[in-house]
Amino acid sequence: MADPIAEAAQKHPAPEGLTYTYGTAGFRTKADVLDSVLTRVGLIAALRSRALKGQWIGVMITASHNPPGDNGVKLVEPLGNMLQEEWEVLSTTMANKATPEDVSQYYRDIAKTHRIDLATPARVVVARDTRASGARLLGCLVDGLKAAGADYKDFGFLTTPQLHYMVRCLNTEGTPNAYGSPTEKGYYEKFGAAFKNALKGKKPSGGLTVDCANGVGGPKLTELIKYLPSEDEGGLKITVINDNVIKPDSLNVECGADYVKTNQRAPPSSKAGPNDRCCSLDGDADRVVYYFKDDSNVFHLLDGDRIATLVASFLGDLIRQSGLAEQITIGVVQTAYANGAATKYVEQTLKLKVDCTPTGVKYLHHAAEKLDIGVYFEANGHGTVIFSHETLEAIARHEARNPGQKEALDILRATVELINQAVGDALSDMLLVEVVLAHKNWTVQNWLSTYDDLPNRLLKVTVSDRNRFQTTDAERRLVKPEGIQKLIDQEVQKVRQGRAFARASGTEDAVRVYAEAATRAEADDLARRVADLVKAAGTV
Ligand code: G16
Repeated sequence: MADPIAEAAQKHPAPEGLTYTYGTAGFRTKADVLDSVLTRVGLIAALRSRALKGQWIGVMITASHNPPGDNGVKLVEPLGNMLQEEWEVLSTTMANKATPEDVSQYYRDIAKTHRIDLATPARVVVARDTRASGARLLGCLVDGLKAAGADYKDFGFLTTPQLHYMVRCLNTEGTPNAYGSPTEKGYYEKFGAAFKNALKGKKPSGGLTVDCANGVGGPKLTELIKYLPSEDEGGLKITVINDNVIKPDSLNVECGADYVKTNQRAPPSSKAGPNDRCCSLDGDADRVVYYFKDDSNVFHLLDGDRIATLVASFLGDLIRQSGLAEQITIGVVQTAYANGAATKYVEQTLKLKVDCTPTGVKYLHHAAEKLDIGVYFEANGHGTVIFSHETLEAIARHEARNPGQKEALDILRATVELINQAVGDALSDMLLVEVVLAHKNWTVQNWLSTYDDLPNRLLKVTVSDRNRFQTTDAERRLVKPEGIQKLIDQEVQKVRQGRAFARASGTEDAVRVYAEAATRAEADDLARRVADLVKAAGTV
């Protein structure tokens, strides 16, 4: 009897000698070795949907900030969250099965051990970024989906957060928790209207230049702009740059959020003038960082830490002004990459609790879910705000006692709508920042002056085996290779206000080194010395 699962796996055989891992953000590597992974992800997606009684599961084909030659794939749970960890393990095992027969057997094993009825419908929604390899990989995925008998909807090109949005909308349609209409138009209408309502007549000052990393964010932002209030209507002037998706080789090259954050400089193509507000998205538009050059042409970065502090202080004010402070508390979730000055500002000035988790949206999201309002951002610009069910109810139920409370409550309710709670979304985050700046009547200089970042440096070190580097304490300390942490500690002691750590990237074949210190020279020196230690310990 024909076995469609084995046939699909046979059509896209796994290359020999490679081991795949479901990493920080799914499978991610050179695009030309991903065909077999995509087919198998199709099988896993179908099983996951069946395990959840036919709810929609999302599959996004993207390698986000990675170079144009890479690609990747990640799975999205029914409410738009990241895949459950247990299923990451199943996905990794499936990706590494050697033969088509092994793949088919494992498919049935998963069904058996997880009591999945293979007759249950499976529904999968698919999208991709603008990488050249995306079309071929989509074909491989579809072969897996068809072999597993899944129904699928292909949305073509979407930003990663748009795909998360579609998944959540499809699964909540017609229920009291309906999130929106599961179409691109629905997405633009929802966030466009929320932006207008949250501004509540305040006009953003000056324009905003948005670098789209030559990725899918470019055309999607151009579309979103059509749904935002025009300049004449008191809206925002947005200038879109680096939106060339016709030339996929330009993706993330000398532009985009990762380039700006890592190099601490504007994209060379930027023509923005002194004090002009600018921001950069990454290749799939789930990260955003802000920046500007001052009158002396000095570059200033307003990264994810800054967005978190800005938004947390704004929400804190709204909660107080609406009379909800006794019922609702706010917390901030960061990773080890958060600047020490940002952590201190949140704890000492905003007087909010800070949690630190390992890198990866899934960890921050889980920690934020435990809070009434969880503001979570990675320094690299990935993040969002999530509101607990009780908090949303309290905000909806609350009755304002005076016009001041009503004003704050209206803005708070519109702000909740503006935030993509399924996942960090560069476009929604960007509109949120614009709303906060407009209400506070702040320039980028005002925003920058809230605290002084400690000078810091991020380096990427190539080693022969990055898996040798194992961490503990939310990735702040290395337990392996043995002895290296002691040497790093010694280097940290040599500089003022020093802090440094090293960890293996989960998306690139490298070890990342972060260092901060009282001065630029000390931070650079510390980063270089730690990188040298990593290089020596990582070379077999
Ligand atoms: C992904 C993850 C982020 C993470 C980043 C870098 O982002 O979603 O949570 O911060 O990778 O991770 P790593 O340091 O492990 O390489 P993106 O924007 O590339 O999807």
